[in-house]
Amino acid sequence: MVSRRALLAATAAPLVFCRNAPSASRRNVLFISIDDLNDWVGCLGGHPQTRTPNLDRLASTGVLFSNAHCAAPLCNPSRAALMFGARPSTSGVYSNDEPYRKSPLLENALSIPQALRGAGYTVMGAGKIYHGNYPDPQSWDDYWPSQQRNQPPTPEPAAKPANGIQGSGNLDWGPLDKGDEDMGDYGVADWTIKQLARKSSGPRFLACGIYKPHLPWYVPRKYFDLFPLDSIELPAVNPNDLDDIPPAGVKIARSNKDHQRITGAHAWKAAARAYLASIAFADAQVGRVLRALETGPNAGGFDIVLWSDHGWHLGEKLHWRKFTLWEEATRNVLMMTVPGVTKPGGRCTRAVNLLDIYPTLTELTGARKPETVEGESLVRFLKNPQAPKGTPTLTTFRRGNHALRDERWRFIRYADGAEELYDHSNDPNEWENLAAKPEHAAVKQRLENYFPKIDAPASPTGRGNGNEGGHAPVEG
Ligand SMILES: [Ca+2]
Ligand SMILES: [Ca+2]
Repeated sequence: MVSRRALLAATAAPLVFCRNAPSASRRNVLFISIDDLNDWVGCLGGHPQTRTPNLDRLASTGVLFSNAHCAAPLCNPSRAALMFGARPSTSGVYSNDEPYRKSPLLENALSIPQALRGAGYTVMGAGKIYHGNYPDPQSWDDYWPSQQRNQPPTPEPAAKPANGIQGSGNLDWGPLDKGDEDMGDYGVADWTIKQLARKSSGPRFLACGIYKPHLPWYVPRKYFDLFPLDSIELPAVNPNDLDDIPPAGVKIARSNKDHQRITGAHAWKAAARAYLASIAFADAQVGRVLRALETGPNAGGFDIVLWSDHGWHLGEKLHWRKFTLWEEATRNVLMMTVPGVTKPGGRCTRAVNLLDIYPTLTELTGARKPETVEGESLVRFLKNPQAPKGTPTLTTFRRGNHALRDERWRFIRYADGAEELYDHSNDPNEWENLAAKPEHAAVKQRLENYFPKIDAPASPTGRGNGNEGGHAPVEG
C-alpha cells in the first residue's frame, strides 16, 4: 500500500494530487454484502416469520430499495457486474466458472475499490465480496483472511448430509453445537469491527462479505431453535405454475431435482427453517458490525451500502436455489444510509439494479467513474425515494436470456425468442404468463427497447468443467 501511494504521489499531476490528498471530509464507506439472501427480510415482507431485526433497523435509518434486482441471478456474474458496473451481456461474464479478469472488457477495468483508491481511499475488506475463486488482490490494499483466500473456514457437521437427503450436494442443513464465535462469518464481522474501532485518519472503504445464508445451512443450534419446525409457513406455490411457461423456462426450473427430492423427503418445512435460521445468524453478524460503528469513534461517519447478490427460490416455480429469471431469483436486498443525504424511513419502489451501486458510489465520493460503467446513479433516490424513473431494469441469465422489471411488469425473453410477461399489480407470485395476450402487446413493445443490443460471447472459463452455473459443482 505504501509503495503504491508513494508512486501515486510522485507521478500524479498537481490537480490529481490534490484530489488524492486524504481529507477528513471525504466519506467513509462501509460496504456489506450478504450472500444468497432473498426477500425473507422483515422490511421486505418476503416471509412472515423471518427474524432480521438488524437489517430492519438499518433499513429504517436510510433508504430501502424494495424493488432492487441483480444483473445476473448467480454469484460470480452478479458480483462481477456490481464490482465493475458492467452488464453480463457487455462483459461476457455469465457463469460462476468464468474468471472475470479474463473478460476482454474487465481485464484492465477498475473495480469499485480501485476507483475509490484513485480518489485517495484506503480500500480493505474481509469475506466474500468477489466470488470465492477469484479474489482479485489488485482491488485491495489489504484483505482478511488473506489476499489469496477471501473466506475463512467455517465448521461443518461430522456426518453429511446432515439432513439425511442423499444426492442434493450442498443443499444440506443442520444445527451445529458451536458458538457464533466458531463461525467463519463471525471472524469476518470481527475484522470489520476492529477496523471500525479505529478513527479514520483518511477516507476508507471497508468491505464486509457475510457468506450465510449461502448453502450449506449449518449454523449454531440456537438459530434453529428460534423457528419451531411445526410452525414454519411455506411460500405460496402453484403446483401447475409451469404449465404456461415456455420450454426454455421449464428447463431452467427443472435444472435440478431439488424440489422432487425435498418434497419426497417431506423436508420442505425443514429446509425453509434452515434458511430462516441461517438468515437470523447472518443478521446477528450484521448487527454486531452496526453496533460497533454506532458506539465507536466513527459513529455517523460512514455511508453504509448493504446488498445481497441475488434472490433464492424455496420451491416457487417448483424450483430451488437461484439460476432463474423470475422474481424470487432476481430480486435482492439493497439498502443505503448516507448521513446528510438520506432521511430515515425512506423506501424506494423504483426498479433498480446492483449495477447502479458503482455510479452511486463514484457520485457520492467524487471518485472518477470509468467509461465501462453502465447503470445509473441512485443518488437522486437517496435524496428523494419517490423521484420518477421511466426505465426498467435488466437481469441476464446465461447468454441471451433476459428479464426486464419495472414497477409493474416483468418481461422475460429467452435466447430462443420465447417470452413470459407478468403483471405485478395483480399477480405478485408471477403465476399467470400474459405474454401471448394481444392486449399486452403495447407493454411488450415499450419494454423490449431495453433488452441489450448485444450479447457478448461468453468469457473464457477458468476451470474447464463446462458448467454454465446451473448445477451444484459451481454453486455460488
Ligand atoms: Ca450468491
Ligand atoms: Ca404459471
